[in-house]
Amino acid sequence: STVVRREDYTAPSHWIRTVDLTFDLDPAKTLVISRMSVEPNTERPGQPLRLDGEDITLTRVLVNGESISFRFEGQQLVLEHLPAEPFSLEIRNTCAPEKNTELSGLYTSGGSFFTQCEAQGFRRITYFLDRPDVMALYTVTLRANAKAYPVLLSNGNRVEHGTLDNGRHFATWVDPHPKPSYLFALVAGALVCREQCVRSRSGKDHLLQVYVRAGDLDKTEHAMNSLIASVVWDEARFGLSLDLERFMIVAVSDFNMGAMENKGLNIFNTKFVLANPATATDTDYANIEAVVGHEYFHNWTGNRVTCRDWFQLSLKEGLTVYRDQEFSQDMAGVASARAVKRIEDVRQLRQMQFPEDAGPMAHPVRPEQYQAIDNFYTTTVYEKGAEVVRMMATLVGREGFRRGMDLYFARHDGQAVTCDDFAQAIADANPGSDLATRLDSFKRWYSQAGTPRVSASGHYDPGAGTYTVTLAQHTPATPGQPVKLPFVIPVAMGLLDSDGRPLLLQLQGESQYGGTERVLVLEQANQAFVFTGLYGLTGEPVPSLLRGFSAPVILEWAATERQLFTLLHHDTDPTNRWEAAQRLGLLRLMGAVQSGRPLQLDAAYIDAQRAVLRDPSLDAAFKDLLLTPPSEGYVAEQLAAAGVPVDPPAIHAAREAMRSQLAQALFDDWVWAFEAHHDNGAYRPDPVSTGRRALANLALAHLVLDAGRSGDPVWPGRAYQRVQDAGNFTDRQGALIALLGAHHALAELALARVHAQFKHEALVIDRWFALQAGAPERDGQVFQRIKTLVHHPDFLVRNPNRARSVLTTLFHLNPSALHRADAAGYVFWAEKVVEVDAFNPQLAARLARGLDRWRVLAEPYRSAAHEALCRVAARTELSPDTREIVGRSLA
Ligand code: B3K
Ligand code: ZN
Repeated sequence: STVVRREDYTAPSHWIRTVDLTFDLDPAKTLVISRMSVEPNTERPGQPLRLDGEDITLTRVLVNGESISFRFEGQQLVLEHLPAEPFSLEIRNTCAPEKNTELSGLYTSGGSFFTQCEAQGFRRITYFLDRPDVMALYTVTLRANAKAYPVLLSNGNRVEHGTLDNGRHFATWVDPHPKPSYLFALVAGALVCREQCVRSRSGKDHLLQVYVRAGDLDKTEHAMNSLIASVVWDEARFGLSLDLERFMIVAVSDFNMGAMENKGLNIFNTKFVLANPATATDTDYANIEAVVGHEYFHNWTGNRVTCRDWFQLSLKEGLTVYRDQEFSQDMAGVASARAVKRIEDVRQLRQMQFPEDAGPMAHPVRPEQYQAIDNFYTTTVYEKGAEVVRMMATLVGREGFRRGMDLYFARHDGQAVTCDDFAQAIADANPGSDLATRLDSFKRWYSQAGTPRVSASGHYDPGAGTYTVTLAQHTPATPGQPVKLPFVIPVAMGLLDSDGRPLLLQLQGESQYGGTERVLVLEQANQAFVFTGLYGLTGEPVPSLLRGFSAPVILEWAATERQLFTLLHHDTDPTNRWEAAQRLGLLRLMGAVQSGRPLQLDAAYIDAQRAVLRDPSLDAAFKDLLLTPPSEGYVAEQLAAAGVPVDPPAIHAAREAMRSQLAQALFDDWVWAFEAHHDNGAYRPDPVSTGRRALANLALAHLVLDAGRSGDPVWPGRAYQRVQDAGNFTDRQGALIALLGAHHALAELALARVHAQFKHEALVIDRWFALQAGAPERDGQVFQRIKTLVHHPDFLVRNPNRARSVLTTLFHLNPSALHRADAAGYVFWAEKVVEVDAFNPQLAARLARGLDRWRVLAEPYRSAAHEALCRVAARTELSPDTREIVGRSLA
């Protein structure tokens, strides 16, 4: 397949100013008529017009009303000898929505029509200049059977509707804003909606609607509340108002990703819309708020200002993730709840993005090349992109960032622009700032892949009263980028005295003491920062580095156990308290794995865990984070970074040993924690209640686990009871996880009950599959269960949520079940990747990434995984998407 390169960008040969689309919707054969007004691009005169198309059938082409000759180059429709003046172009074609299993373009799901056009789905609907820098005004008429498709939706405002012959009806929609084709959407089907009017600060009224299938209306309140909150937040925080009279969200159960920000007509995976306490977990509630916010915020960052080309994807995605993270933090409210959200984001970044940046798919936030653009909707473009925006905000300050955003919109509203344009606006609005004065080197965050390693050391000179922090950076080579230049790295930090009290800071050169935190800007390979005036201390200061995780780097700091305990118990920065807890756990897990000896927890560690659990000054949600050991995947990456071959079952054994020793040693404390935090009041998804449930369920998991050792049936019995009568799904799932995590016999009964009770709730059945596929492995039983699960009558491999509930869970989240000495996990991986690739390449390519870190594995895993990859790569009929993934993995 062909490689597309960023450096090859050229402006389009023509502009399409208006599009008038008519659809005669029929699942088997839909007729599309597209009437466009086209203008030659005066900067590129005389060019033919090459229109993108894919899997559609052309029936007619008219230029200024006359038929003309045309030819195909591959799937592109090429029109030559076109007028040098603006002209009208009419195209008729058909497509087959019910045969569209790729879920890109126009497809059917549950008897309704939906579209997904980003990145290149519009060309599967009609021939077009399907690229984001071609922006047009759309008028859309939908015609369909009135009974089967009573609701007809598209972008913008409905200007006309009525009945037609033969039981058909129509609706015409006009979108007043020019947009690229990837933001086009239509929906037709039997849907109902919850709606609400809101008045914005500017005094304008807007109609908000959430469309779902008839039985799901009772699950739309949270999505609507999240939408209203998003509208309010964007006005308050960024001065950005809703620019539409009508804003719609539609839920669809067959969807390749989370949601899509089509102008005025967001289309969502049901998973990120539907929630009620009986069927959704606290995590679902939080995700819905975040995703509704994310798609809504795209209306400005993505839609009003869009991307010039797909290499600029992070322009809209990194910025919009940053905005949804800030939104969720503001919604969480108090400082401790904000910190919990930040830690969750950091944990996610390190668990998902760092491995990507260290593996064969490593690419810059602004990639240089791709084969299938859908493979580049990655955690690097999204989450690392958000960290890049966050660093800019750190370097120019909160007010400065707002000024920069204002300037960005003042300059670029209505345009398709680049990451450079964004960075330039933030810098220009803040002349003289730490960003503006080093903008060129800062922008290496866009062009260089890989996670920088920052090594830190401290030296205290009691006589001189100085503490010197030396920071050095080094970024390992990534595919295609052997040598890296230094990054600009903001390192937020403080110093604690040996009792853990914060010290007032004065950097050499500053005229006076001020505050307890500084942001050091590391921009060279090696730099020293000297703090002065530190006389009369009883011991060495303890540095608290990279507070709030101020940059997406790996901090290499050889902290002593004592320093880590001081930070865990006393640091004022919650991120670094959590980080100290992670490091303490990591040291023990890595020690056990590397020595090959069974893990044996020491009293100091156990006492520290107990102190955290019992600390009355900490929130339950924060305790839950501190008491959850690093994931197996994270441990694996740390070992890989240290050059140790990764043995997933050995890591699993160590982590399981840690869990069971903590279960036994803190038994009384877990009993206390469960009793003190589980409550039966009305369900509310706020941070305090969510945290209490999380801690109670963590306690329950340990109590049931310890029953496996003691044989005491009380806690398994209570867990089973909770599966039966929990007042919300979070607690029901928590009890089920406890039973599954302990391999208790009652788990089977509990699973059967949940299935019987929720068999008509698709999203619960997704969870039901995922819980089983994600259970901690023991003696190969979980893998065997997974092989049975894919033959369960409810396992629908063509539904992405259902497929992911088993396959993504195994390939990406359950290393100990996947990596087996007999290679059966890899054989299964190859089989499923090939099976899914035949009907949904985007989904298959995601699954394929489950083995892309094969090189770090220990034998026999490494060779066996390699063989599986080779087997898939050897197939001739692979999609470009999956071929790119296995190709890069093997390169
Ligand atoms: N922009 C979409 C993602 C589209 C993915 C296409 N393969 C959702 C989002 O990021 O908001
Ligand atoms: Zn997005």
